[in-house]
Amino acid sequence: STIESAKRLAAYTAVDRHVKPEHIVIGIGSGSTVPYVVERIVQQGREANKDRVFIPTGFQSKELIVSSNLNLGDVDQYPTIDVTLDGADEVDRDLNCIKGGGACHLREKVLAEAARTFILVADYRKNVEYLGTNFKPGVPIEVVPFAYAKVLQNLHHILGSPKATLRMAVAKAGPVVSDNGNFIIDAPFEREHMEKPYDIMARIKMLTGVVEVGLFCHMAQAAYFGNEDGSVTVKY
Ligand code: DER
Repeated sequence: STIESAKRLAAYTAVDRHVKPEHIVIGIGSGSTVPYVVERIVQQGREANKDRVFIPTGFQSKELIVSSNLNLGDVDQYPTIDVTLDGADEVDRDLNCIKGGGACHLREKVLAEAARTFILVADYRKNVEYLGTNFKPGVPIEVVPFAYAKVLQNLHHILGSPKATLRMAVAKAGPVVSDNGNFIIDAPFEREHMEKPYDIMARIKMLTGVVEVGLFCHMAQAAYFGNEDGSVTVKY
């Protein structure tokens, strides 16, 4: 499909530019675009990959590394990462992004912060002027189960997200449970809030019980978007 080829185009371009022979420790994100990142890295060949270690951002990411026969590393052993490549739900003009559509944003943010270079790859739907343009579920927030109801109250009545909801599972009764054993709240905000993502991220993060917020502000060095016409847009 056009969207799949756009994802592949973004991923291939990013890998060709940012995964160099001297890069040994590589962070692998989560979602449906990152498999194309791994596909392109595998194409660099066994020789290029034999001394590399690949750090996952969750169960799906780990399975992708293992099934691609790449060396699996642990962030405990490699707390500094050469380059992390990851997808995003949306990326605004200042490279701030919404992440967490796949409920993986806690480990993703750890590996983004641990990386010397953090690169985003996405299809054209994610390339927006301000956050919330296309991605409507809102800001993903990982919370400890003990605190979810209290955090929902805070979002509804204090932080200006009256429509915030606990993310319910589809193929399981009850809420989605993250790789860390926590719940996810999706909190939509008005444009005025989403145009200052750092401010709203900081306010959400201060709520007791919040583990991590799916707003990555001033973290990425570049974002690659595959377009419908087969071109690539790069934001720096
Ligand atoms: O959950 C995440 O942050 C993932 O990176 C996800 O948002 C990326 O989505 P994708 O399937 O469109 O690549």
